[in-house]
Amino acid sequence: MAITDKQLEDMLVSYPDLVLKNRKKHLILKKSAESCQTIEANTRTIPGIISQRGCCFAGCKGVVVGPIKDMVHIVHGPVGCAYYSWGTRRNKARADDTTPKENIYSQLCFVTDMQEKDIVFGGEKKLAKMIDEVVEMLHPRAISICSTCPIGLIGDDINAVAKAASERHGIQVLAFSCEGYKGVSQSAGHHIANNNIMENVIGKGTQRKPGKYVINILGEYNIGGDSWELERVLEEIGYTINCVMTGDSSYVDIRNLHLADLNLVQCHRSINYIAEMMQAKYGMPWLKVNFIGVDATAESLRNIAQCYGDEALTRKTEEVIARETARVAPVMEHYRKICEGKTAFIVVGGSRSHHYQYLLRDLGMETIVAGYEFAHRDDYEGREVISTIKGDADSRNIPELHLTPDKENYQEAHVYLNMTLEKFEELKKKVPISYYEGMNKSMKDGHVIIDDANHHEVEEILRTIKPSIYLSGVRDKYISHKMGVPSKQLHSYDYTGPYAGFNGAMNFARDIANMMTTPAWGLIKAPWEEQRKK
Ligand code: CFM
Repeated sequence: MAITDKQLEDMLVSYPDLVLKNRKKHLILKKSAESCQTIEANTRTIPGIISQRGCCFAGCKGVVVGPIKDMVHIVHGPVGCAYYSWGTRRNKARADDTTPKENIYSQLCFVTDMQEKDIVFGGEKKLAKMIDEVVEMLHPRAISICSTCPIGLIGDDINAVAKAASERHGIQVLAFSCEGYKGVSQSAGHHIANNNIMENVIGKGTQRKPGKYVINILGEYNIGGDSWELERVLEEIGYTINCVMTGDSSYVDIRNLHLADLNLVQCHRSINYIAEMMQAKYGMPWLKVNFIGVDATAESLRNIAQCYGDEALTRKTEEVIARETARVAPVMEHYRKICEGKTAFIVVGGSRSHHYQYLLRDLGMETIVAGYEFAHRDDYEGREVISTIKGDADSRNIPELHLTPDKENYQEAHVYLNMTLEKFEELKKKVPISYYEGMNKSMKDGHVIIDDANHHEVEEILRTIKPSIYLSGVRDKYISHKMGVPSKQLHSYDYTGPYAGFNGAMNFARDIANMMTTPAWGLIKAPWEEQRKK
């Protein structure tokens, strides 16, 4: 199904001129005959427009820092910011060899509960007192402080509070100045979190885990148990998972992050900074992977094996892929019969809108409109455009760290993988090392790519393009439901999952097929429409 220029124009017809001029830059109708189709991304949302984006605090506390299970994460701000970022992302955690149950604080919510009085007189003392209470009650290995908007506005010095508390208690207290208004979306918060963790946590440990193939998975947050499914498969093949960052991760493991051979990057948007900085500081190579979809998972597993160039590992990889794909095939086939030929519209944050296209393809479904809430141009057009991205006042607000090789721990990338430089160069031609191709290349001509889609545009797309399903966010899902189009929330998976890896693909197929076959969507009629008939 191809969408036309006219259809897109009609969709935007009700905009005032200035808004139209702005929004046109965020929309592409894919035409591969045109040599370069650029998109505007990571710029401010037009004031007054109902965006699906989140804030900087969400990206720092909610996404990158919050899932670290053995740290206490204190929200410095009003209770609402803490309440609404508490547990809703479904990043799961459990006890393991290095982290006993009593050291896991993921299900608790910590907040300084700033009141009017504190806003007027300052909240530093309250924050310091809270840290003391937390240490006394729970003895965490480390603490984070994440600032919300009012903290930046009143000027509390959270760095000074963190430093003093750290000296008082002898544990690391990390201060994240991730006030909600910083940057244009949660993307700024990812960057702030990456910088602080890179500068102050990674590299502090000394324990390499045993094993021949020791890997990290970056940008995987264990939503609905995703990373547990990946661990099942990777460990069977023979890998040692040093750390999943930050899904079900521990502070202890992150300190040892540099003691692996290879960083796998699942979500490029949220974690590419750490992958790049680790390459600069430690020389560690990173590989882009995608574990969403049966074929995509198999391809990623093959690419990882190629990085080691080890025959036994390759053989075992093929054995596991053959067994797993044979096991899931009948289930996928069953649901494929229901889903085949259907179309999808996806808007998620910064990675999933691309990753899930592969899983939909496994089901015979085509993604006809896809967009990110807050990704950057490289997530659309590929890392090759990074040097051409112009910074603005908002992006320059977040510091770029320029790291130099670490004296003790730097090794050339090929040394990590135990191969010659020539072999490594060959490998780079075959697998995406230090490279992400972006989403646009996998979309077909006549399909739409949309950045920072707003409420109005979502409604128009549902009404005029009529996709069979909308894979959406928390807020926009209800627009879709009310319009009679089934909608699956792809951030937290609406209480189900996992959706990653082989078992995840089967869960997703079942859930999507269920939505396609339920008669509910045909029964939606507003009461006034019913009354009008009478
Ligand atoms: Fe990465 Fe994510 Fe995503 Fe993201 Fe997010 Fe998320 Fe997301 Mo919601 S880290 S960019 S900031 S894959 S919370 S687990 S689902 S918007 S597409």
